[in-house]
Formats: sequence, C-alpha cells, structure tokens
Amino acid sequence: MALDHPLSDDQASAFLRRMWEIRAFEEATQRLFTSGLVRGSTHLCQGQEAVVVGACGALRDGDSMLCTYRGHGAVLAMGAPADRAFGEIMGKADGLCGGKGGSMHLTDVSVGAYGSFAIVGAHLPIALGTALASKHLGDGGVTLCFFGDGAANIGAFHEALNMASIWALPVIFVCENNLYGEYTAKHLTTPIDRIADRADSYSMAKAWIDGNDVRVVYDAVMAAAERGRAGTGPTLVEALTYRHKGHSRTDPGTYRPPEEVELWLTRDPIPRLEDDLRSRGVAVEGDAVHAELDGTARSAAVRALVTAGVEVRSAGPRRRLEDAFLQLVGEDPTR
Ligand SMILES: Cc1ncc(C[n+]2csc(CCOP(=O)(O)OP(=O)(O)O)c2C)c(N)n1
Ligand SMILES: [Mg+2]
Repeated sequence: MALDHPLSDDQASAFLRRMWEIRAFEEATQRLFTSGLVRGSTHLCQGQEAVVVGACGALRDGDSMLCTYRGHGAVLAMGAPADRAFGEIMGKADGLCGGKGGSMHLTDVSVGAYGSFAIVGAHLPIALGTALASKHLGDGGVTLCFFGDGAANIGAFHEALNMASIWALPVIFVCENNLYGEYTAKHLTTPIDRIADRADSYSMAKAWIDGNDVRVVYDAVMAAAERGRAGTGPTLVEALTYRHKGHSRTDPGTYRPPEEVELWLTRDPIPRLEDDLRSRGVAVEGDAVHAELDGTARSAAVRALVTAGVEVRSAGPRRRLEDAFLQLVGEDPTR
C-alpha cells in the first residue's frame, strides 16, 4: 500500500486489522506455551501493538527493521506470514528461521525484518549497519530500531546514538517505554523522566509521544523517516505504552499496582482505534461479530487466519538438529 500522510481511513482500517492479527497471534502463542506444546519462554507485546503497527506502517519497501525478543508484533507488522511465524515458534523446519530461532528470534529478511534480539541493547549498533548500507548505496532506505526503556541504560544504546549522529545515519530509534524493565519500574533505574531527552546529548532530533495512538506513532515515525531519507540523520522517538501481561510467560506481573494496570487497560490501543474510526463514520470490520479473543479481536477472519496458521504448522515436520548445524556452517541440508 502506498503511504498516505496524514493517515487515510483505508490505511487506518488496515492498521486496525494488523493490530487484531497481532493480538490474536499472541493469544494463540500464549496458549501454545501454557499448554506445554512449546517449551521455553515468550514475551508478549499485547497492549503495545500501536507502536509497532504505526511505526512499521510508516516504512517503505526496502527499509529495515530490528527489534527485541518482544518482537512478534514488529515482525508481523513488517508483513511476515503469521503461519510461518507460528511454525518458527513451534520449532518447525518451515518456520521463518527453519525452527532454530523460536519466539525470541523471529526474523524475515524478505520483508526487511533483520532480527529479534534477546540481549538487551545489542541490536542498536547492528541497526547502524543496515543504515550505513543504505547510506552507501544511496537507496533512500531507513532503518527502524525498536528497544525498551531498560535498554536505554545499556552502554550500546549510548554508543549507537553517538555514532548514528556523527555519521548522520538514517536510523529511527524507537524506545517502547512500557514503564518496566523485567520486574523493575523505570523510575527505579532511570534518573530522567523522558528517555527522549537523551537525544539532546547526541544532537539528535527527538519525539516523546503517546505510543497507544497509532496515528501519533505513524506521524512521528513518518517525520523521522523523512529526516533520515533527506540525509539529516537519526531520530530518537520515545513511545509511551504498557504491556498488558507480565514480562514473560511465567510472570503474573503482580509487582504492578492494580490501579495502574486498570488505567492502562482503558488506554488499550485497539478499542481506541476502533472508536476513532467509528467517530469518523468508518465501519469497523467485524463489528457484528461478538468478541471472543481477549474481548478485542473482533474479526472472524483474523481468528480464522490465526487458527489455520496454528493448525497448518502443527502438522509440519520439526527441524532436525543436524540440519541446524549444517546451516550454521553455510551448508544447505536439502542438497
Ligand atoms: C544485556 C542483558 N542484560 C540483562 C538481560 C535480562 N533481561 C531480559 S529482558 C530485560 C528487561 C529489558 O527491559 P526493557 O528494555 O524495558 O524491555 P521490555 O522487556 O520492557 O520490552 C532484562 C534485564 C538481557 N537479556 N540482556
Ligand atoms: Mg520496558
């Protein structure tokens, strides 16, 4: 879809559908883990969908995106197929990374998703690499790099911002400030109120925005992308948001005050966009269908897609350990 600015009703409706898809995808993912069908852990972005959908929605073909272990939404927002993402989570040979990465490492280079990284902050310098390539190639590409509020206290964050600024790289650093790093509130670890203000130290453009409003996110990242494409350099965007669930699969999130959780549930980005569309006279797809998934994933079509994705990939072959080793050393196991 061509990029509209400001966001058209058609594109906003497409964003809503993508947000439903991500919410439903993660409901299904959570079920896979809690029912023991998949081992290990998973980190859901439920509640944060507007950040990834609005930001990735402002990219063009050929742009790059890197994200964290909380990356299902970002990778799906780039257009990775949901069924192969399920396959990856289930360790299937036809998963996005041949079943070797799992939930924390979803990657699909074909859509510009250059990786989900589990070492906090480690991918910020890597994002400089794709941005440097775009700059050298002169292809007008930009790199979008998501990270959490906790990552803003990692050394690599500061090194990456410094170098990106000095080299005027086309990077958009998007901090998904969900107020917690694992089980610790941001104010206990970070001595400044606005992480976006750290851009000042690096003479970098900044934006401090409502991350639960997909229009606001889209506008901010669109402006940052224009700066990057024009050769003006990077931008630090801080998007305020909240994760609905705990940090990871086993975390009930009880360290959060109940009234805080309640407040942020009222700011859920999905009903917000639905209400916004209705107030503009735009029909919301599936309004006639009663919500079954988490009270918000209203579209029957989206639910069907997610269910089909799980079923298709459940039946597929598991990745073979020996293939994983062959692929690591660059051999194609199918030959
Ligand atoms: C370098 C490093 N230190 C510690 C960890 C353990 N760890 C995993 S997630 C996390 C919290 C990160 O918080 P934030 O950056 O706010 O991201 P969020 O999980 O809130 O999306 C920590 C400390 C890690 N993975 N990597
Ligand atoms: Mg956080």
